[in-house]
Amino acid sequence: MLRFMTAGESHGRGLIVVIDGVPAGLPLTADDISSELARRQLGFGRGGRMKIERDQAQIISGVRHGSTLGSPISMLIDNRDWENWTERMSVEPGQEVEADTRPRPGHADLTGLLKTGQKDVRNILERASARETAARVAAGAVAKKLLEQMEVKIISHVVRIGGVKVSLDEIPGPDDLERIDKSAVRAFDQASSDEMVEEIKKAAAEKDTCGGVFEMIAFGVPPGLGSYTHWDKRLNANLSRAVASIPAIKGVEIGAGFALGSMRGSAAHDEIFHTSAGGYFRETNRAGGIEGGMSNGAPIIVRAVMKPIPTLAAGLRTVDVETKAGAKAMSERSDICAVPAAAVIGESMVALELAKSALEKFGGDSLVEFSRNHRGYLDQIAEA
Ligand code: EPS
Repeated sequence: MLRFMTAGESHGRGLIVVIDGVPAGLPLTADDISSELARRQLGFGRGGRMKIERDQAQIISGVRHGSTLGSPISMLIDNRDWENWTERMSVEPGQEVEADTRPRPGHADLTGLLKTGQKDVRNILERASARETAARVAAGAVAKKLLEQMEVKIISHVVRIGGVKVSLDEIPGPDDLERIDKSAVRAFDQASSDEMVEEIKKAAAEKDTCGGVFEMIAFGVPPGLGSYTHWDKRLNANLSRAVASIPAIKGVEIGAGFALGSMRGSAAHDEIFHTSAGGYFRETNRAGGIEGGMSNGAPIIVRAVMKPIPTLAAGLRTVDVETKAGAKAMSERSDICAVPAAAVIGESMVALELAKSALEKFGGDSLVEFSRNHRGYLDQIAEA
């Protein structure tokens, strides 16, 4: 089974990820990982931290001569900023540092303190920080390499920032990622991209932050990943959980999502057709590529909403946990808007979930076995 775990604090020495269940024989280099990490750093509206970091993954185990061994793959991403935090984040005792006692509304700060019986907000925020998602993107890059073998391609794009929504008349295809990555906010439509930049500038000028909506599309997924037989095998549920686990995500939709609630059945479902040359197909994709908890062969479309970043330069009203007096929430360097980056993280989470389902279906000891079973299954479907 494909699984992964991350470790690391935002301003500690670095981030670690261990990914287990990757078949032997998959080509993999540190460059495959680093190119994805660089994409996570993109986007207008990021804070000063992204100017410090040049995220690079060192592969520590599980790969030999550019090919996976089938053993756990572990990777280390250094925090360049660590050198500015050695005292405040010292592992060894003996450093006296002032505690942050003014939790930020919307962040893990207050409930984290109550839950763990601690007094310094920093002990919570260091791990709750979205910095951790760099480790997820490293794991996601490995999943993408496996999906590449099946000719599955995952893209993402930003569809809303604050009050600015893209027109979805033209939907991106599998080859549009480069164009999307070139947009300052990773939007497919240039006119909307410029408006979104203005929206972020406005929020920054008002010492505020803004959120938005982003969409992941997975092309080339064969029908039959996931299952209708058990709640925890349903692909829609597992994709939703994976995407909802990204910090600041408050909602996930598949396909037409919430809009389906106001449609009649006759308008909501994707009717089925067949040609002898192309097999089964649908002319619409309101299901977002998933029916009955399984991929149906159409592009898988997952959309998510990200709330505005809770670290505001102006500081929201809070309570000092030491004195219990009203206070302004702590404020430190942060992002104004991280929706473009969240979309890249969304790609990674979708990739990890699809790779997990694909390995369950096709077997995961070696790439040879995996690819043989995948090809055999495609032949079986073509004849069905
Ligand atoms: C992030 C690193 C963080 C923040 C951001 C994401 O760096 P720092 O706190 O040093 O500025 O920029 O974290 C948050 C938005 C958050 O709420 O914690 C990163 O690497 O993505």
